[in-house]
Amino acid sequence: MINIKEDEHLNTLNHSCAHLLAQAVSHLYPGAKFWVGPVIEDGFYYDIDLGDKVITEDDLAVIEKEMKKCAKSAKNIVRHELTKEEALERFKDDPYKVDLIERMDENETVISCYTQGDFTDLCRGPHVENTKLLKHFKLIKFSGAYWKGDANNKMLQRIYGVCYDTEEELQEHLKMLEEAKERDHRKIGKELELFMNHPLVGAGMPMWLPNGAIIRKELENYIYAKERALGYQHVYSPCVGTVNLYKTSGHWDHYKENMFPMMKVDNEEFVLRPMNCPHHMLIYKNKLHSYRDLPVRIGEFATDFRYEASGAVKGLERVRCMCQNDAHLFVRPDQIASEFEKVVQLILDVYHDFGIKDYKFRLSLRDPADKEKYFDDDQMWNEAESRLREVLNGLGVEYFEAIGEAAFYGPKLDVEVKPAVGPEVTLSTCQLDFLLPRRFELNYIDSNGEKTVPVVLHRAIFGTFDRFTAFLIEETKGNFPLWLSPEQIVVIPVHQEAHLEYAEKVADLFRQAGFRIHVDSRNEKLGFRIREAQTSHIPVQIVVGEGEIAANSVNIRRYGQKESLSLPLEEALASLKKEVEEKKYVH
Ligand code: TSB
Ligand code: ZN
Repeated sequence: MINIKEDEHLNTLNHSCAHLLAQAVSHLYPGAKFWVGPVIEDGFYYDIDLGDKVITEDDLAVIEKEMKKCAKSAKNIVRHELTKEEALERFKDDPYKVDLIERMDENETVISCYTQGDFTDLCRGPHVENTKLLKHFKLIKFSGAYWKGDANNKMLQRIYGVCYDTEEELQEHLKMLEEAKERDHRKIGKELELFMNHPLVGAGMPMWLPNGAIIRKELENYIYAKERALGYQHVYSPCVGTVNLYKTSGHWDHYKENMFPMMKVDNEEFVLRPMNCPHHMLIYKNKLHSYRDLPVRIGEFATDFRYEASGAVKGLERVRCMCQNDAHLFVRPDQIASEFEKVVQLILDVYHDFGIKDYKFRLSLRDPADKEKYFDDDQMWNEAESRLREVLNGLGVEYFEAIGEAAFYGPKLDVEVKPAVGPEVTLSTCQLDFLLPRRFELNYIDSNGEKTVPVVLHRAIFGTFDRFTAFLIEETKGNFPLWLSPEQIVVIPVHQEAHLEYAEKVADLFRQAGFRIHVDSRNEKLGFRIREAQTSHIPVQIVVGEGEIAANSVNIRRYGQKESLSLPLEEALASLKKEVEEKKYVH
């Protein structure tokens, strides 16, 4: 996708197109009032007050037609400059523009307007010279948008569009949008009954339906086994904590705007937790530790709550209630590098298992000049940063450095993954922390019998199960590998009655072996049942008829493939079992 915002020429083109949209709307809806029409990453939008009118799909086509007409009228787009007083007089009947003018910077002595034929808009510009230069555009979608993003204000109509230099570029962009729509995990999630939202539960609070819950459980089992093998110990802890817990950790001072507000119970003040580190610090502290016990690796599939703006929440990808695949590793300073290396290796291992190839490691370091932003201990920072670099270089992974992006408490590594469509998302993270163990007064007894403060590594491999599942849905378009599929196999008897007994026998055998399987004996034609199985994303279809009964075999067809394969029953079972055990990632 071309990032319009980064391309100055496209930026101007799209901005001018936003004015063209406004001009067309002013013709079709006299009395329409215009708020703002900015350029965004992939096009532009305009927020418009249309009174009680709510835009529909049909309206978009009509507006677009009017835009073409306005463009063809080949009007020059002319800039005028006004003083603030003149501007206030010029727009005195338009409360939206008056609001904009009044809020302009004191230093902004000149206010500019742009006129094209019968339409004038307040604007800094720049614009293309003539409306005839706007040829290859399309209105994409519409939505309601509260004025200034505040739910107490009036709902305006937001119309989105995009403009390019050439028809080919426009068509390419539209094709990409179509593809994105098809892959959108919210659409597939609904079709496959993976998750749902309900306004009574709240925005950004998805509920995992039985099919989605199977995927999540499989992911949990998968990562749990990996972490156990690496010496992690898993715990359960409550998803609330007292305000004092978060005052001790520092989140109350530094992270409050991302947290749900405090609630009072009896005389205690609680918050829903946004992170699990404080709980894990206390779990570590529950016991005395010797240098020989370290690293202590405390893992949890832990529910967290974060305040995300209502406009930012998105399906499972960005939620307000999430489950992290979290762990805190308590290590001695001499173990930082080796433990960090193991985390990076685990990330690489998991990405390999899921066929994730398009990712970037971002090493976030402090800005040494910014003493305010970072925990002050030069030696600690220098040493930690060079250790992390050494590990990454040693592993031969490609990474880029982001100066000034480190957390207050230490450097970190984030992994940005490029999904099949749309912008990059951060999945995995590994953060070094020198501060939290001090705030919680953690220690271990070192080899000299002295109390020493451990270092903590915060890490999440999937990130959250929510975001990772959103990613998987879009990667696979809902065609999950066998081990993850909510329904793995459907058995279709050629004849519903004559072959039902054998079909049930086959299904039982697979079910006993742990497969999620059902028999489709509905009174429908064979072709129909096979077609339906193909479109419902079930990875394996088994057809059984006279031949199979006689030979104690099955006829297997994989999702999306034309050819089928006849196999003895036991052989089919063994081969599919192996595929699940290996958690083979084919989809
Ligand atoms: C790794 N304390 C650390 C933890 O120990 C922590 O919370 N790190 S985090 O803030 O970076 O979050 C971990 C991961 O959660 C992120 O890498 C990201 O993949 C995921 N995540 C963050 N916010 C959201 C959200 N709103 N919705 C879904 N996933 C999210
Ligand atoms: Zn943490």
